[in-house]
Amino acid sequence: MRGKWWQEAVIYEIYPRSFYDANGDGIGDLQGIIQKLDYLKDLGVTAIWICPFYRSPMDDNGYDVSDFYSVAEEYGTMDDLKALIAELHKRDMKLIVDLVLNHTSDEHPWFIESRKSVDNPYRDFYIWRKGNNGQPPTNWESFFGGSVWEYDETTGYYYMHIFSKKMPDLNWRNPKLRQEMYRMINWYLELGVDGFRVDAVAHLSKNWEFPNHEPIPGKEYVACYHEFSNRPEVHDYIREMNAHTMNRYPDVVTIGEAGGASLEDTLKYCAYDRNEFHMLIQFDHCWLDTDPSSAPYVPDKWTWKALDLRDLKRSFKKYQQGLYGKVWNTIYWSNHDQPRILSHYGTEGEQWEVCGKMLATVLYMQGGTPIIYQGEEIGMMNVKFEHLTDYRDVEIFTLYEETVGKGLASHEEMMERIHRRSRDNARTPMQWSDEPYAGFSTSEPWIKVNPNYKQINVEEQLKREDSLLNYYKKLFRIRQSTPTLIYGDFKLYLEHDENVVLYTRSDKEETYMILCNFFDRHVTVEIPEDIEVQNVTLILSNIRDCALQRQMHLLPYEALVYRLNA
Ligand code: TEU
Ligand code: CA
Repeated sequence: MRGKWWQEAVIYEIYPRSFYDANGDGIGDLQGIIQKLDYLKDLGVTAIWICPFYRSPMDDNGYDVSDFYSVAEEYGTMDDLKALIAELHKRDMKLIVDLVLNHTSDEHPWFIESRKSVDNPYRDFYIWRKGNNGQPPTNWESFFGGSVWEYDETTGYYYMHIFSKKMPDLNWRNPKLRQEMYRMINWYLELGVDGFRVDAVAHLSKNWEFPNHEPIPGKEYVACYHEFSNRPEVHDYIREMNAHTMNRYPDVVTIGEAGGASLEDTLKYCAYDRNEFHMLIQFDHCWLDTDPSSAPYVPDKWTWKALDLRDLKRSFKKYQQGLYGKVWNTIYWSNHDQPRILSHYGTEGEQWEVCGKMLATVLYMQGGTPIIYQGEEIGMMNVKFEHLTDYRDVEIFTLYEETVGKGLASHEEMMERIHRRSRDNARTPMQWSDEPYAGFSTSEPWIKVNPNYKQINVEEQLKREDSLLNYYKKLFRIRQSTPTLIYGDFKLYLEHDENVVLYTRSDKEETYMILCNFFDRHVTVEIPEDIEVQNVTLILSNIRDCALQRQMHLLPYEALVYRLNA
């Protein structure tokens, strides 16, 4: 398959709360996005995905929806959303909205009804179970830590929530619920959106046998995500949904977010002949540096060890080769749920900018549609707030309660985990300039600005020719004008090398070679014999012009892209 707009797109993810505040109340908004569209266009972005803007008590910053049909007051109005669509389309850009199907807020009218009585018409919109001898129905752990069950006094039942307790899970076995969701999706399709990023879609189906799991010493609940992830019925739901909604809109793109999806799952969700999603956001490459055994009392992502580059290359290869010709891929480093990529797999040190360019090159020369996250293009980094009270993410507070609160870890230990891994690292305000509040707002923002905004900001990088921002622009320009880089196949070399990433992209016409030194050290590499080193052209580099030779001496974080046989 070729030539679909989304295959040739550069998608930019916006976390509306933290992007740009147009009315000076300290919270980003839809008008703020409109004001920055020319900036995005200039960067080479062709579509934006905005995280939820729906009415919400904001327990999880909008992923807890209380009314799907209105815009949260702090973000604007439905007219602002229509204006955003019009302004995007005027610039030949597209809008992808976030579709939250797995849960609602506990303040959604359906849930308010549902909890009233066991025979309420909305009771079966959610998942209610009786307790187990004074204990929750199962000992399953929620993604945010703690139990997936919350006791509700009104009827004496527990409801299920795989995220926060203010986000009850919907019961997708109920056809009435499904019909309500299709109605909502069709409403947005008619409004003129160009696509959906389907939140947490892997979790729509649960194991209704509700088995308990063997307890882990020192822990109250067991992380058994397979009980509610990527189960077979999810695919039936997606196909039925498409039949009632998207199928009538052949140009609308759907991108599923499927945590824990394997390569086989990805093929099921997205194979060209299966009519489910066009692309998948999977997590295989995101958490290759965890060490769960070092702290069994926290979910895996809160632990760490040094990254072994060979694991990352294996993951690249698995998806690049495994999906080629069968599924269109997405390529991304970060999003609003991940630590900042420079802090995670790169460096915050002196070489941050060269490293940022290398990270961009390693990834965005691969096949699939790039999804870049706001601030990545200027090298925004993790933040280390000193006080717990400076944090905002509900996940942090549940985690803290389940660890420090239960005497399993010290305050200092958990602060370090939060500094390295929390989602708020990605949610500090976008750094537009060195003015107060980084030019994000004229008043105190809802979450503090990263203190490094004086050095790292858009205004400074727009002015400086060799900035990371200008490198991203150049990279996207090259990618967008080179079909081989969009559609070509991927071949990984030097799989066992611990320092460099070397791959080619080719089709009948051309071959490109990408060579990156991933770390802060000098390395020497032998280019494999089947790559011709004569007659090549350097098309992109992050440090210097450097001719291709059989033996290459690379500088720390050096990145080079050549067109071969040119
Ligand atoms: O995240 C979902 C998510 O990360 C899990 O579904 C994932 O499968 C799990 O962590 C396994 O790694 C989305 C949003 O991106 C996030 O911001 C929300 O908090 C969450 O859904 C709930 O809506
Ligand atoms: Ca605002």
